[in-house]
Amino acid sequence: MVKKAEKIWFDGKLVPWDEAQVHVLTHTLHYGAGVFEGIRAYATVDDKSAVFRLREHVVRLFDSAKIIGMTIPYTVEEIETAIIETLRVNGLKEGYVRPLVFIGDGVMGVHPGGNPIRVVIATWPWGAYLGEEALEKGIRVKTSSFNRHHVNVMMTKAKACGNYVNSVLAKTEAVADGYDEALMLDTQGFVSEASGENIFIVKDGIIKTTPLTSVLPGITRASLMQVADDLGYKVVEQIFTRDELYIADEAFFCGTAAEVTPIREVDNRTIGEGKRGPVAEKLQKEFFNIVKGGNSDYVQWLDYYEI
Ligand code: PPE
Repeated sequence: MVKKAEKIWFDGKLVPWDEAQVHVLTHTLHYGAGVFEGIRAYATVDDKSAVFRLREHVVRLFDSAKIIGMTIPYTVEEIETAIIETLRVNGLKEGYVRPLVFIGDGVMGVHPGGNPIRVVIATWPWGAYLGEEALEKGIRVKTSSFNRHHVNVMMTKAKACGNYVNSVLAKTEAVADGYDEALMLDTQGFVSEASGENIFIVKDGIIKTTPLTSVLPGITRASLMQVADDLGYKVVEQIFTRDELYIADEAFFCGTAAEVTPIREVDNRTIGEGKRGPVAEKLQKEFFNIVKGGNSDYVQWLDYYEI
């Protein structure tokens, strides 16, 4: 169960958690045309709090809306302020932030007509997405029987609600089969991403991630590429196949919710030594240090607030 916070920001007002409700004829509930974000705030080493890459997340929310053809009735700055305000009013020193932009009720039928565009921002405490142990020991993954979206079927640069039907199918299949997460291939058969994470592999010291073609342009992905580069690693964006993943020295997923999660097994094949590899460990350690304000070189990625 989601751990309730006190308030949810809803169309410009902070309302009690239980009162943040919508009509059953809400357009997005039927047709899936909505967009959302997932953002994390962390308690920092100096006893404050900071939202990680707030601007990038809010800009991606607006980009997603543009792709879907929705106009958000607020500015980027207004949404940023609302996010910080919601975290503060809920007394959350750290937590997850879920902005959602959706089409409200009015007309029915696929064409949304003039139905209102509504915005909510919910926040709640959310620990390690795949479990605390996963961060240290790594997870077991299965290639999904579902492909990731073809770019002319759904648009993968948008973090759109409807895109996640594909994720739900893949994830429930993987869990039912006894795995922690699903790896999806693109419609050409190359490695794409997981149900809610981007992927990296490491071979002979070179770090590789998929190009952005069929994946969500992950903000954690971009951050890790930058950090790895700053640490002196060679990082490349290049398509790769599932057998290349099988014989990688290391592999890991990343995302706001999943943070940096090592992969210890794919399709019943051990990856590397079957545990968190040294590159994953180093990047994970540096990532947590940065999000908690421990490395001043990346302070521009943090928006501080105080409770
Ligand atoms: N790919 C997908 C499909 C995806 O959903 C996410 C985030 C990412 C990549 C990584 O993006 P970023 O968070 O910017 O690094 N998935 C969000 C939702 C997870 C959920 O179960 O809900 C998240 O991590 O917040």
